Amino acid sequence: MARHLITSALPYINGIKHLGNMVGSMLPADVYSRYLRQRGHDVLYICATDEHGTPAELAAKEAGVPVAEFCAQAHDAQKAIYDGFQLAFDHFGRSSSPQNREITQEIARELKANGFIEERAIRQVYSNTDGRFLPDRYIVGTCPHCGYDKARGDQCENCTRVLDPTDLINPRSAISGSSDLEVRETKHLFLLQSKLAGEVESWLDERADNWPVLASSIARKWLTEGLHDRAITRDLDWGVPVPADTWPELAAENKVFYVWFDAPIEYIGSTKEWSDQDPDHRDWRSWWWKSEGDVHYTQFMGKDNVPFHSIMFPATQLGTRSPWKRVDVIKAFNWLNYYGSKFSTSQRRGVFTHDALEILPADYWRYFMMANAPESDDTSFTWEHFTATVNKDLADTLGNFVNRVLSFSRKRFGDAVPAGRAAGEAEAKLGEEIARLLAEYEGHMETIQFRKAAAALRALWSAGNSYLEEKAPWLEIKTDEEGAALTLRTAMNLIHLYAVISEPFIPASAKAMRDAFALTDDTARWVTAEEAKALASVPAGTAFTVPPVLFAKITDEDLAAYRERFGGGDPAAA
Ligand code: B3M
Ligand code: ZN
Repeated sequence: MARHLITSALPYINGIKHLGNMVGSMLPADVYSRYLRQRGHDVLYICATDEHGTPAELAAKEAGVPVAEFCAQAHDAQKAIYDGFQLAFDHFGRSSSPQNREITQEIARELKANGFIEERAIRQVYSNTDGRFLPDRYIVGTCPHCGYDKARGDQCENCTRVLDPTDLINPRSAISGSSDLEVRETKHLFLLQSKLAGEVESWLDERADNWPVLASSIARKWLTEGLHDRAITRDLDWGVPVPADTWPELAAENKVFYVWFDAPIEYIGSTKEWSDQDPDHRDWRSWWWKSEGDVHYTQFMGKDNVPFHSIMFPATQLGTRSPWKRVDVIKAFNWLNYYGSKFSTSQRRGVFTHDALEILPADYWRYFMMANAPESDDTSFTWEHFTATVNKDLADTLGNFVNRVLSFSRKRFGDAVPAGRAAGEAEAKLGEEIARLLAEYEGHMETIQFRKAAAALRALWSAGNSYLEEKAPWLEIKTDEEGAALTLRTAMNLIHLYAVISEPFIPASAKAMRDAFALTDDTARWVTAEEAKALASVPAGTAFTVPPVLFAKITDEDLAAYRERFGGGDPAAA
C-alpha cells in the first residue's frame, strides 16, 4: 500500500466548464483515484476552484454582484456539477480560502528571505476612466503589423504576432472602451526564476523521464527557452494580498499576487482546508511536508498548463528551501475538439458540463470521454461518434449482457444464482482470457493510459459476450439444464467482476451491477488474477435482482435533437 496524492488542474471560476476541460483534468484524476483506492492504496484527491484574477473580476462585474459573492455562488454551481459527474474529491476547495492566503504569503516571505523575490518598477497602462491598471489582454487596438483593429495587448489574434500593449495603434480599454489611457510607473514583485533555472533543470532530469511523453516534452521545450524572471503581483482588488509585514509599501498600494502564483499553492491550501475540517484525523502536512519518497504525487492537466506545473511551481517550491512535496508524475492531455475545431467558452461552442448531465447520466459521458481521451493527439467530439460509442459499447456490449443474463436466469431458474455442473473447458478458457485482459487493463491503469485501459475494459466485456454466444444457454437449456445453469452462473460472475473493474469509469452503473447480488461480504476491493480465472466469487444460491436497463440506446431522433440543440458540425470535417 502506498500513499497517493492526486490533484487536477483547478477549474477557473468564471464559468461552467465544457467537456474539453473535464476530460483533461478532473475526470482522469477521478478515474485514477478510484482505481488506486480500489487497489487498497491510501489516496488523497484534491481539487478546488481557481478564483482570483481579472477574469473573475470581470465576470462578477458582468453578473452585477460583488466578486466575493460571485465566486461563492460560482463555486457551489461548479461543485454541484462535479457531484453530478460523481467526481469523488477528498476535498474541493477554493483558492480564495484563508488557508491559501496564509500559505501563499508564507511562501512569498520565504522566497524573499532566500533572495528569490525582488521589487522592480515597471511601466504599465493605466485607464483613467476605469480607475485601474489594465492587464495586457484588456487593452485592445490596431495591430501595427497587419492592421487588425481588435488586436489585444498581448497578441494579435489575426496575425498571431506577440505584442506589447504599447505597440498598439489607438489603444483603448477592453473593459470600458475608453481611450483615456496613460503609461504609469508602478512597483511589482518579481520572482527571480533565472536564479533557479539550474536547480529546476536537475530536478526535472531526475524525474521527467518517467512521465508520459506529452508532459515531459513540453517541460523540456520550455526549459530550453530559458527561465525568465516574472512579475508575480498585480494591481487588482481581488487576490491574495501582498503581506504588509514584508512589503508595507506594496501592501499599501493594494497589490495582490498574480493568480498563477497562488493557484498551484492552492493544492496545498485545499489540503489544509480538508485537514482543518477534521484536525484530529487529518494531517495536511503529512502529505506535503517532508513527504518526498513517502507520498507519490500525480498531477492531471491540459497541455497548456504544463509549463506552470513542471517548471514554475517547482521553482517556487525549490526557492522556499523548505521540504515541500513536489510532483512525481505529470499526466497531460491534448485538446478535445468539437467537430474538429475548438470548444469555446466565450462563443458557447460545444457541450458544457451542466448541459451534458441534463441530457444523459454521468456514466455515458465518463466512459466516452475516457475511451477517447486526447492522450497522443487532439481528438474530436461529435454526436455521431458519441452515439455510436454509447450504443455499441455501453448499451449492446455491457448493458445488454447484464440484462439478458439476469432476466433469462430468473425466468428459468428463479431469483438465486443457479448451481449447474462444475466448470468445464469453456469456463477454463474464459478464465484464462479474463485474467490476461485484466492484467492488460491493470498495466494501462498503472501507466495512466486511459484509452488503452478503456479498450482493455471493453475487451473484457466482449469476452463475456463471446462466451455467451458460444454456449447459447437459451438453446442449451432445451437439452442440458445443468449446462445452462453453469453458463448462467459463470456469466453472473462476469457481471460481478465487471462491477468491480468498471467502477473507475462508470461508478453508478458499477454499483447497480454489484447491488444486483445479495452478497453479505462484498468488499470494495479489486479482483486478484486467481479470482478472475476462477469466476466463482458469486456462489450458487446467491439471491439477485434484475436491475433496470443500465444504458438506454440513443435513438436517431435523440441524435437529431442533440445536433439541433448544440449545433452539430460537419461530421466529415471532424
Ligand atoms: N485555472 C487552468 C485554466 O483555467 C487554471 C489551472 C490552475 S491549476 C493550478 O486554464
Ligand atoms: Zn496583427
